[in-house]
Amino acid sequence: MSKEKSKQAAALKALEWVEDGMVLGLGSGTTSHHFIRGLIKKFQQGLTIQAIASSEESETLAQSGGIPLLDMTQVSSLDLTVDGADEIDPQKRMIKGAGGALVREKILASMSREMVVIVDSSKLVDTLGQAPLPIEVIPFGVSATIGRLEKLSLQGTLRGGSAPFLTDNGNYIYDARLPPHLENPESLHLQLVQIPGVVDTGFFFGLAGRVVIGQEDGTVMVKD
Ligand code: A5P
Repeated sequence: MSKEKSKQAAALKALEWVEDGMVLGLGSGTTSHHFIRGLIKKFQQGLTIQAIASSEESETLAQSGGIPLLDMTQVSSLDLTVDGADEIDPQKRMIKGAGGALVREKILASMSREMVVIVDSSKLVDTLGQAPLPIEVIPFGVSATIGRLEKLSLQGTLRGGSAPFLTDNGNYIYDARLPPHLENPESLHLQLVQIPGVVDTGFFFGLAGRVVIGQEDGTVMVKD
């Protein structure tokens, strides 16, 4: 069974936890899109839900299926957010943002009663940092900001290079390579968010609730 099928299996499991009347946070990326497509089917069969999307792409997908989307300025809490991850370690610490939606994803996760994480088994790591850490930075003064990141020994690349990738917030993403045995990601995160120009990092700590891991044979494992 392909990786896509594993992602779909994880997404379908999370759908079982969606209840009538819920206000949902919708994640971004291919696994979340499996979830949104499943949600559209359930909505069209009569499930009553409302949602907020973490990216314009996910919003477009949800809208295409008629899912009622709320105005973010009027919502302060969510029942459930379902989202993917780029890496997740045994303590459920994550790196997210390969799709560039990390800031909105973190806002939705942090205002939810629970964030359900849906992944295929390739996302499980012992130590965070196998993938680059996306850091959202404001375009104004970006060279100085990158200089400061490099002074912390975080070499990396501005996503998109000379035609920088723009997030839905109008910012850039710096993809930083992390040291091979990163022992204290929490302390690195705190250092990074103190740099003027850094909006947030793709580290997600203390946010993951249940983690659904789609297996290649189509079954799922749920970590409570
Ligand atoms: C989007 O910004 C990311 O945080 C995604 O949640 C993450 O990249 C997972 O994406 P896939 O489900 O496509 O692997």
